[in-house]
Amino acid sequence: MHNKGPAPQLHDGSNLRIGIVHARWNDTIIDPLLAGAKAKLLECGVKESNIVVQTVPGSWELPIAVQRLYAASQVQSSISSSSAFGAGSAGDLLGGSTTDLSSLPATTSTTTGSTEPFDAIIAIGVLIKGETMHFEYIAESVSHGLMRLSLDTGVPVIFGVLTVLNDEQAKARAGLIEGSHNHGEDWGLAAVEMGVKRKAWA
Ligand code: DLZ
Repeated sequence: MHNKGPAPQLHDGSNLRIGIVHARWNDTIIDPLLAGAKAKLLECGVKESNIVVQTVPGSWELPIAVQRLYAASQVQSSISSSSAFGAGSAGDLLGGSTTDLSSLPATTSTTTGSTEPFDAIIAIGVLIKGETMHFEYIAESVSHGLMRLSLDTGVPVIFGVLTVLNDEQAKARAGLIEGSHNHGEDWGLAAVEMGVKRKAWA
């Protein structure tokens, strides 16, 4: 059955800074999910220069990467506001050169954008069940890790991790099967909505 996702709410993302961390396992599924998420961020007005994309080997590494990325953005923000360094110097903390958008048509600069801490971070991974218990351990740990991070830091971490039984299910959630929906688009919209709401709730 096709899940249409939440009733869309469009929010103005023009003041937001959004991080995306994605795993490189199952990259044929990851790529369209990443593209879908990024397309919706741009559609909502998030500036290209305020989208930072980083990669990790597999989904297991998503929580530590999200945690470090957020922490680095906080340090970057405090250095910039202390005015001892320019935004460009502080931007180095986020490792602009590690931004990896090789699978996307456009490139993202981390040095010309905002130096505010991230308003939301999207974690994208694709876990496909195999013959061992690997899937269960990774899926459970990663879900708990990302939720914990969200609650501990107060930054919305968008759960862009597919936990599917086979390739077919993965393709159907990445919009790769005719008539199917790309869940990455929902994650982009969720990041903007939660980023805007987080600012309002601060
Ligand atoms: C090892 C592994 C396996 C079997 N399957 C997946 C998968 O379906 N999706 C995914 O994102 N990562 C997988 N990994 C890699 C782990 O997430 C992790 O990168 C390694 O165990 C190294 O810590």
